[in-house]
Amino acid sequence: MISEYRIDHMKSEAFFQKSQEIIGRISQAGSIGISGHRNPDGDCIGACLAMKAYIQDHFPQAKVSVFLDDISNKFKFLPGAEEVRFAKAEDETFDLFLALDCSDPDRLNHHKDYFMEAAYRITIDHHITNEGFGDLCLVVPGASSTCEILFYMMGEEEISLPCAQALYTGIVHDTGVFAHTNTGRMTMEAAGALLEKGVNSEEIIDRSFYRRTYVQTQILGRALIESIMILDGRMIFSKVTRKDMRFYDVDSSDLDSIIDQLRLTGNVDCALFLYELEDGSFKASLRSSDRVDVSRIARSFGGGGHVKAAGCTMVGRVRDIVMNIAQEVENQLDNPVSEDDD
Ligand SMILES: [Mn+2]
Repeated sequence: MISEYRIDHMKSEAFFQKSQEIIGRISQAGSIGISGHRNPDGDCIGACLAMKAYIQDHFPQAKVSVFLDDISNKFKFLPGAEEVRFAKAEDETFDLFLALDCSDPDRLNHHKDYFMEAAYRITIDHHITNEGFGDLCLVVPGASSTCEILFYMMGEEEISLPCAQALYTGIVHDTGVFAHTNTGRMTMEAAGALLEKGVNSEEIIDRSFYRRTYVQTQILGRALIESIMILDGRMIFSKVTRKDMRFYDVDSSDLDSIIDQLRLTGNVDCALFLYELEDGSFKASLRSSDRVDVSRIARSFGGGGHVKAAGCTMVGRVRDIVMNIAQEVENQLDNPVSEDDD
């Protein structure tokens, strides 16, 4: 059974009604705050900026602000990104506060109180774990992104170019540039309509998704060139030490793309990337094909994650860490679990 706040289809009457209700509330508010989850990603930032642009376009009498934690430089080119605020003024209050792409109130982090203390609270989200909060809540678990929901809520005709750019960015990020299985017909239809608005797809994808700094390119190259194939080519691993990180002047966030590049090698069933933490232990990131469940491996070493992407922290020499993990991978490859066993 679907509870009231959850809606399955964005072309349904229920979705239309809810959208009208939300827009009605926005039209009546004099002061509006918008926020999303902590460590905001492309969908969260895109949704907040798109909502602000939409409100400014259609309800210019409202005073509207977006509140987020620090946003990554790669999103700063988006219209309105420079006006994102961290804190409100002491005496500032909100007639309406919108929580976007946020699955529970605690994930609003620093901005939870702004939401809680607002006269009226609206939530729009696509996380299946969202149990519904606020005075008016719209959750569409089948949507690829919050930006996809906003596209259908706002309606194609009402979306300006700045709003379209933000929505497109959000959809691109939550779908991994339309590669993840959450990408559906409605996602593509929304993206197609946004392209017709004049969105520069190539620029958005390059700047916000693929572009690296020079040192990120260097450390990626170094990690790839030093990678080693083991288990007869069924597993690949590489590592970056503190010394390497000092040499290239990078921190752990500069290493994000390495594991996904390793994963794309040949026919490997498992990719492992290690980087050294300050105390000499290693953060292990794991990626796998359908044949290996890396969440089981990560859990057995005190970590966690998903079936095809997981991680844990390991202590010891690199050689021993790799051998311990490779042993688990080999066990799984040699003893495949049939689907019915789960
Ligand atoms: Mn999202």
